[in-house]
Amino acid sequence: MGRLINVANRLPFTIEKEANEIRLRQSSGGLVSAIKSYFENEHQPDNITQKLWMGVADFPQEDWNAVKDKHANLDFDVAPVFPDKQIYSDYYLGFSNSVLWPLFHYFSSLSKNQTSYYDAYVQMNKKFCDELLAIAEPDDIIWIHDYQLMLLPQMLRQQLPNATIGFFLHIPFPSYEILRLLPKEWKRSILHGLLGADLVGFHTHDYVQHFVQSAKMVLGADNYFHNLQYQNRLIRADLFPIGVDVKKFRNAANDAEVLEHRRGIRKNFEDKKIIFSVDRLDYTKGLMDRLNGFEHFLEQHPEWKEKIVFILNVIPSRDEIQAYNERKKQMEEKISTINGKFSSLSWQPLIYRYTHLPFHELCALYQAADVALITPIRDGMNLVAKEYVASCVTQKGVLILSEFAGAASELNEALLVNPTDINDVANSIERALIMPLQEQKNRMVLMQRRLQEYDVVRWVNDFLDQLKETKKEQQKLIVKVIDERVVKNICRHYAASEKRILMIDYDGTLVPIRKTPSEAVPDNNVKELISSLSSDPKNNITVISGRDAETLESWFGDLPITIVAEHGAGLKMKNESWQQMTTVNDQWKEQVRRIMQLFVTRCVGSFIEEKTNTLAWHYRNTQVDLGFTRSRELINNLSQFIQNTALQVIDGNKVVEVRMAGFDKGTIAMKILNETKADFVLCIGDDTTDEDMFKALENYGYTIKIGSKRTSAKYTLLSQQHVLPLLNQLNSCVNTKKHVSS
Ligand code: GDG
Repeated sequence: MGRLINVANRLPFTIEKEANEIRLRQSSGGLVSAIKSYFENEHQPDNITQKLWMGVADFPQEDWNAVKDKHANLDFDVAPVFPDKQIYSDYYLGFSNSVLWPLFHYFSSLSKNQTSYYDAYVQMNKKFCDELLAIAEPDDIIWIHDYQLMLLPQMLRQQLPNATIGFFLHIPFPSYEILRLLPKEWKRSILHGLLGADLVGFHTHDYVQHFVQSAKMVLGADNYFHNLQYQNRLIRADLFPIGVDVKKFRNAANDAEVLEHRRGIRKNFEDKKIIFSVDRLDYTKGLMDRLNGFEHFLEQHPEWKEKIVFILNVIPSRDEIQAYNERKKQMEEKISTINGKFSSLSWQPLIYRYTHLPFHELCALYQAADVALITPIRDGMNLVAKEYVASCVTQKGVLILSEFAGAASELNEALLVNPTDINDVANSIERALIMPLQEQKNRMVLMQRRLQEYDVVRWVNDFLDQLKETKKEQQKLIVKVIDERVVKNICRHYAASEKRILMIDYDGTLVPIRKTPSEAVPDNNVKELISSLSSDPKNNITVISGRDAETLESWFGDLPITIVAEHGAGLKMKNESWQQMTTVNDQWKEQVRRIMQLFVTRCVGSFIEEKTNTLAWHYRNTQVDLGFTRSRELINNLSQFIQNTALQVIDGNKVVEVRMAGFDKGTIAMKILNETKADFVLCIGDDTTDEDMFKALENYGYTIKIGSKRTSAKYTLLSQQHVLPLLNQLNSCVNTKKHVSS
């Protein structure tokens, strides 16, 4: 049970002043109606105690003071943010709409990288963060919306590590090639900011992929499909294609006011087919290209003169920004040119309106239109296309939709067009106008069914359910993290035991992972610790690694410890000499090396490491996606090659290894255990190859995995940096005891 706090740039209402009266008007935007419908639905969520909306007020504080007691008629409780005007302008018109908006819509040439804009963006996100911190309660679900607030999730996470934070991006997330155009610090902080959320939602699969790839490329985050690992947290990225309130648009078909309007429109254009579009005035909406396509249609199809009309509604938007107001002029000139060129005394092809339409009028137009021409150059989703489909209750009507709108991935029965290709647009208009009624119906039925299945209520539900699920997943991982209590227990057991085995993996466990294996040399701290631990006669310290025997011998050969090389192919028991656990057979190496060599050529940065019994292809230093893809291909190739041989292929941490089958860290761990008969066993590792020993030792001792990935180990340590302190703590608990008793 908790509150749902929606955080968006704008509040869901405005204040209207008329004569001496001042009142609130709830806005009708997509997000507002989504959340509103969710709560009006018959399956009301019973676990949400309050709906709160935080956003910037577009009115002065005094006006708010005058009306705030009247906000009972709103569907939300509100927490208005009153920013400094200049900062707000640089954040909203500047960074949000002159940097992020154009870039994320692939209009990179319009993106104005100005430092003062970025600074204001940071400040405004910080302001939101402070306001939220002032009201936040532990059970709140904080749902942050859109590109204006991408730093906010991480800012909040720093202060409220356990908070439930969801983020949804309403615009496209561009491909890495576009995102990388941003200055380094900006793109890092944006991705870092988003990864402060528990769940990051997008409209389409492509946007999710782009985001995951960017998080990997820029921040080095790890991923398993849509699950990201970043700074020891699990974050899920997924698609939630926003839906529309289908019922609302259906019901509008029986609304008296809408019906009257619809009749009026149809009467005005009795013998004509109506083409319709409505968009904000925005270069992303493709208005100029649409007009060019329409003009081309009129040129190519004079037979349609006087038989059609194109009602073009444009809503004023962001007109303080030059890139917007310049386009208005161009567009209006184009409209005049088309009307001037094709009109007759009794007909004009284009009816243009530059105004916000009341809802009933919008619905009447949706219902009256024979064709909706929705052709953005880029669009996160495009709700207009979905609203048109939902409004066609008679299933008559054709949607022409840009293939670059997010909605195209769900509405593929629409006539999909490339909005900049005037031939494609013109041909589609013609095709729509002559489409048989039955075909129109067939297409509409399928699209409507899909919209109904994933309407706006499902969208909210789905997002909030997934957010809950992600929290549960994180919890499962967190319960394994070793805490003080567990450490104390381990120490107590350690101190009381007579014979101990400590099996410690090397790379990523005793030392951090480095760019190349040769850089990961044990420093004095590691050597002193292993030396000190091994000086206790009760201890059998085992360094268990995939490294070759020679290297391990050169580092630890002088200490009384057990060393396992190449995952168990080589073994040196404490105070004994090296033994080979498998027959050395080099014949296979030549052919495997040849296959791996091919992959070195095909994947820059990868290299082969040769050990006595193993050949390893490392791809840690390659371009992440390419390295991973190539590793799958290599595994596939090698798996075919090793059929009917005594070899095995190991899929390690950024490494693919081939070695003789029949031994792994699990079998060797059991061998050591059987020979040592210990009453205390602890093993630590970070790699997938360590899972074999975690499984083998499951019932014999403490198994600890480094990192927060899924594991068979009983416990996890969040990072490699915690390993030495833990081992030191064990070491000192007996030393202290000795000290005290002496
Ligand atoms: C962003 C993303 C994504 C429009 N004109 C009037 C009017 N509208 C309503 C429509 C629709 C909404 O505004 C416009 O939504 P869009 O999706 O088309 O576009 P954006 O405003 O750019 O929204 C977009 C969306 O967020 C949701 O995630 O789909 O890609 O850019 O609901 O009906 N409503 C009224 N009169 C108008 O004149 N009453």
